[in-house]
Amino acid sequence: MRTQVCIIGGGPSGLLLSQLLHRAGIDTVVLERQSRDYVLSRIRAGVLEWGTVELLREAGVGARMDREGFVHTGTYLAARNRGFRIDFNELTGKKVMVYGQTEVTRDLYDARAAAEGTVIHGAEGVALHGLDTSSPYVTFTKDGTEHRIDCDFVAGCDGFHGPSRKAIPASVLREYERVYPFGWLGVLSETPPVSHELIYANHERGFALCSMRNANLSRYYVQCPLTDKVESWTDANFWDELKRRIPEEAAATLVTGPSIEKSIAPLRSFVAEPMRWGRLFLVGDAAHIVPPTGAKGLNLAASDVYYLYHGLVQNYQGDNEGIETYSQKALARVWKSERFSWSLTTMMHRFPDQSEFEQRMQEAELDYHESSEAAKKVLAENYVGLPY
Ligand code: RFL
Ligand code: PHB
Repeated sequence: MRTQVCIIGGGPSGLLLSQLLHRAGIDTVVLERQSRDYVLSRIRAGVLEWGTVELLREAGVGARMDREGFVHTGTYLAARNRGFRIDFNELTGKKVMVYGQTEVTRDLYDARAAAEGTVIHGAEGVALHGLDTSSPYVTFTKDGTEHRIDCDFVAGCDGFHGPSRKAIPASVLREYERVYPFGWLGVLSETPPVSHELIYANHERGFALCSMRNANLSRYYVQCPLTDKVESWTDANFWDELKRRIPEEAAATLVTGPSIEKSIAPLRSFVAEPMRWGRLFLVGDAAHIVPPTGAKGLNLAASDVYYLYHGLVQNYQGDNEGIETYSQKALARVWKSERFSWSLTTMMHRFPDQSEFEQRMQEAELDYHESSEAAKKVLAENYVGLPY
């Protein structure tokens, strides 16, 4: 088999890249290890920056998002039982869209299927070859048969654990990492959201977040020790813990119900450099991970796709500047989002070994955000998404 761009990974980055390239007349094959249902069962991000919204529209997959998504013009930060609002629209003239990653991915799968794009599920043993030559190829096994795809370029959209990043020689690759000493326990429930905007709460018992997917689907999180087992958290324990950590006014009106999904995610900051090696380009979680505080993971994947898509289109028109500068442009934005996610995580969570000094620093930072327009503006500018 031959294609122009072989895309490894059928998560949001791989599918979005494939869809955009298709619309520009560039042929792709997407190789995904899991089934479509499995990919769609992963409950992940919930907030889209406006740049992501516009890119999805450009890819021709914005219709349902525009109908069913919720535009948010602000968010609440809460501490010591009171909350204050960050008004994105007033501070930056921008807003965000609440529309889940599951729905984005579903829309992309539908669009690829409608265009008869090739997405191969159940691809096992994917391996990358000849990346530093002008004729790279990818091999894999499907239903016991070996396949080979020859291509011009390989896009590694295969998440943190995929084979693409590992195909870059250790002598070239640099990795930067911070692992946080806690996780997020997340619950999805068919209940109306407690607030019409998100609430990020700093509490002495640990961080909590109130988010949503739609008018009758809520997503809540509480910070928990990494040693906790999800099976040991009953729904009742979860709701009790959430109520303790959010402002009383919100706790009093919180509607609880059975969880339809419950999971613990570890928190990590990670960047791999460079994001290009020969004819391989790393995209999204394959190259970087952010802690979920600030909702940057999916949005960074989208900005990588934006740079690579434009670079590849230009390249097929005879100008290779875009692919030559891909790594540099993507990383400049990645590091700024890493900084924001790390600083919001640090400001909002309880660290196990937090000293009284660090405790006071955190309180002062929250107070500063409450009282200073300038501080609010910095947070808002980062939250709605820095320009591409
Ligand atoms: P994905 O979504 O991980 O997709 C990668 C795809 O590659 C496939 N794959 C392979 N395919 C073929 N061969 C192999 N050997 C393969 N190995 C892997 C995988 O099956 C998968 O389908 O990466 P992508 O596309 O870069 O998208 C990135 C986003 O998914 C990610 O940044 C966010 O979801 C991060 N994230 C969150 N971000 C937020 O903004 N808000 C959140 O609340 C939020 N929650 C989360 C998250 C990530 C999590 N992970 C990675 C464990 C919660 C979790 C649990
Ligand atoms: C979510 O809705 O899952 C969500 C929202 C905002 C975040 C993280 C997760 O910062």
